Amino acid sequence: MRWTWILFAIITADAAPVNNGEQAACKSPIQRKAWHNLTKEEKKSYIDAEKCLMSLPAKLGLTGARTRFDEFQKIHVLHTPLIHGVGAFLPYHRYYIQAHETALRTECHYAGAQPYWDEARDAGNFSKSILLDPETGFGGDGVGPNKCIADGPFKDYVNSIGPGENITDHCIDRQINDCMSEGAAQQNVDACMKMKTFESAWNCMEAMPHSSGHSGINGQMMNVFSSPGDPLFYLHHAYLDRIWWQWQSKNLSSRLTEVTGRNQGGFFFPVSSNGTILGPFSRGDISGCDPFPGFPGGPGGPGGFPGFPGFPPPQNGPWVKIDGDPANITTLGHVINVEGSIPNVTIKDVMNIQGDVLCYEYI
Ligand SMILES: [Cu+2]
Repeated sequence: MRWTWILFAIITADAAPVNNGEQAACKSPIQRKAWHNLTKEEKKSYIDAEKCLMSLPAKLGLTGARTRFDEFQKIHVLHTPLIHGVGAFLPYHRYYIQAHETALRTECHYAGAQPYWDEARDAGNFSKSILLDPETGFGGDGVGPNKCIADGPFKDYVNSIGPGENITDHCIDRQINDCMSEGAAQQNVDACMKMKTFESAWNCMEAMPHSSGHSGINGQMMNVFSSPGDPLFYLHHAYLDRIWWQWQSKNLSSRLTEVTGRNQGGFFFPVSSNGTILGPFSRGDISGCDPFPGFPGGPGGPGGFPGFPGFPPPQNGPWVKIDGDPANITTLGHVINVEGSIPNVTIKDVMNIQGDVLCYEYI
């Protein structure tokens, strides 16, 4: 299976017209819309498609995954150490969201595009977000000792992947933290928009608003490995992808090719080992928030960061060799692997959301 995809990728790479600034292949981009702006019917069709993914049997042979939904979560788990705190963070997650959207459309008869969560609208108030509506959205906060979500369409889903790298049956859990969600404030997005280089913009975005989407929902969403076990993950990362695209769009002539950063050696969320927010990213009003209320153990406690041997990766090597990159620096040749869900591509292929590989727009 995987070889078929690799072969496919090689063939299409050879056959694809060279894009020297000519018209890209993308003629009719599909429209990724804010959840807040979807009709009731559009919301239902997205939720139904996600539930369909949860009902389809796994097919990629990834250990522990029972359903197609689990498989997407497992792909993230497998790649976590090389896709966070690194130059490929934004490109990898862009293509990963694409893989999920493709599965909804090709395997679950979903006619729409991946919606995004306009989190700035709900900053400081995630618990009241319409995304958490039990009828039209993703259900609300977790309850009880395990903080399982108690209503909405996903309350009975038994997830086999996570927490962290574990394979255990468990519910989708949340522990909404409105204080941490203040980091989603528009001012933090605006601050990233002002950044002049890819490296500064990516670091800004990964710190905030990225981390506030995770810590504002908390529970499964706060786990750097297994966070895609909460269906909100995909709307959160589509939102982040939109922010990157907005930043790119301010100067497309250079930002369609601008990527750099380390392949390894970063950290993932701006939270120190004792659970406090690290200095440079403490914008907004979250400096007084407790990121792990009820968990005095901090990031190592349940619902927080799992203890994982050998992670974060070494600061001084030896580095894992990434296909397409000559050293520990992220380049346009860097290969993005989503475990055969869709063909491997390079970062160059995903720099343009309306190019030869991707074809969507944010409205
Ligand atoms: Cu991630």
